[in-house]
Order: sequence, then structure tokens, then C-alpha cells
Amino acid sequence: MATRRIPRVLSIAGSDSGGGAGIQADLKAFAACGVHGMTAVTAITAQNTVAVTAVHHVPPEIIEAQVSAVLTDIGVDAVKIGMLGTAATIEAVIRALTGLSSDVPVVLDPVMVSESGSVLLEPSARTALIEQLLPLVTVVTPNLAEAREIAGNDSLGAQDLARAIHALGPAVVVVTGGHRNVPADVYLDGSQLVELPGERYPDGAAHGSGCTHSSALAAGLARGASPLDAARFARGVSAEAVRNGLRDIGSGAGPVDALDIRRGRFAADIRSGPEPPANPVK
Ligand code: PXL
Repeated sequence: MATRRIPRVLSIAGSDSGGGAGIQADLKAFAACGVHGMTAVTAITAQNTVAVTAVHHVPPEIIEAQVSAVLTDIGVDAVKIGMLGTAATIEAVIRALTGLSSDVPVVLDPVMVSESGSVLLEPSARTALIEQLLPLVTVVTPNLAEAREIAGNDSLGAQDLARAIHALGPAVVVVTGGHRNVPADVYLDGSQLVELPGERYPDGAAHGSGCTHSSALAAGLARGASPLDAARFARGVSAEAVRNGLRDIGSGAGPVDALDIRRGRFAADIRSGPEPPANPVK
């Protein structure tokens, strides 16, 4: 019997040297969600659990080359977009995605500020993100602060923010509930608004929770789920990753753990790891 092809998901996002957020979180979330993860790195951040100390923006042609390399050979079943940083990067990503079939879902996590409070999207790039990229995406997943920024309104509640952002063009809006009074995500597509309740884990470790959420959502779509089911799935995966977060890594906000790293596939005992092949290749 032929085995089913493993779903493929591309993350176009920034690198977090501390391993908590960005592409590092995305690849862990993809592995946890049963899809093959690939990356096009947009920016390299020097970062730990307390601060971002430097950012290098990858040249636009290298971003386009990474996406093109993935699309021309491997192909994708969904794309997740995270940290973009500059207007030049946003334009490069838009150019790179013109080669994408229109039935491939694109999930945008509109990253603006790091967990530790550093600006990850230049203020001058906000217009490009809102006017050029947002109308092209299938799902956008702002947290409350990002939703206020995109909608240009500080006083609306999460449901009205979702409506205002939906009017800007994306097919689906999911306002994540991590910073709301009620711990629920708001899901809105062209026909329905649904509150997705969940637990809040204030004692967990949440660095990378937004990245994990949007990656799990993209993985759900790549596996064939509807946007609503994928949003529910992502809510559960990211909450679990926060609950299970690695509080003892670094002195600041510890990284989420979507993979259950302590119980990793080969974590138990080095001596009882997998047997080497009987006839090792010399
Ligand atoms: O969580 C948003 C985010 C995305 N991408 C990178 C980050 C962060 C937050 O710190 O560092 C690279």
C-alpha cells in the first residue's frame, strides 16, 4: 500500500538565536503537528529570553531564492509567515509568493514586537503589511496588541477588531486570546464569528506561543482541516505548549515546548537509543 505523502509547510520568518520563537519555534511546532517543515529566513535576531540585542535583515534576493528553492523542487501544502521586519522584505515575500498556487493557504502572524519588547517590524513597514500583504493571505493571527495596531483603533473589543481587520481583505481573522480578559480566541470568516475558549496558564512559559499558534494553524490547513478546525487545533496546541513551557531555560521568558522535549523520541537514556545498523556503511 502506498503511504500518504507527508504534508509540507514553509515558514517565512525570523531566526531567534535563543530557540524560543521564530523559525525555531515553527520547526518544533511543525514536527509536533506531523508535517515536514521548511524555512525561508527573513531576519537573524541575536536574542535570548530577556532581550533582542541585534537584528540582521536578510537581503531580499536571498529571501526570494529560499522560497523559490523550496517551491521548485519540494512544493508546499501551506505557508506560514512570521517576522518580516522591513518593507523591502514584505515586497520580496509578495514577489516570492506570486509563484504559489492560489489553493495553497497562507497564514500570516503579523509579528510586530518581541516577547521582551523589542520592535521587530519597522514602523515604516506597517503600511506595506496592512495594504499589500494582508489582502493576499488566507488567515491572519494577530494578538490583541497587533489587532489594535492593524485596525488603527485602541478602543474596540476583540470581536470588533476581528471585523475591522476582516474588512482589510484576509479570508479569515483569528485574534488570539492570550492577552484578552477572557482566555478565548476570536475566529471570523466571511460567514461566522466563533469564540474559541481555552485555558490560560500564567505559570507556563510563553516565549514563542504566537509563532507556535500560527505554525500549528498552517499545519492543520496543510493536513486538510477547515480554517475553523485548524484554528481550534492551533488554540489547543499553543496552550499545551505554554503549559508545558521550559521555565528553567534562561532567566527571562522561557520558551514554549510543543514537542514535549523532555520526553523526546530518543531522550530517555543514551545507552538505550536506537541500535546502529547491523552492517554500518564504511
Ligand atoms: O513571537 C514573535 C517573534 C517572531 N519572530 C521572532 C521573534 C519573535 C519574538 O520574540 O524573535 C524572530
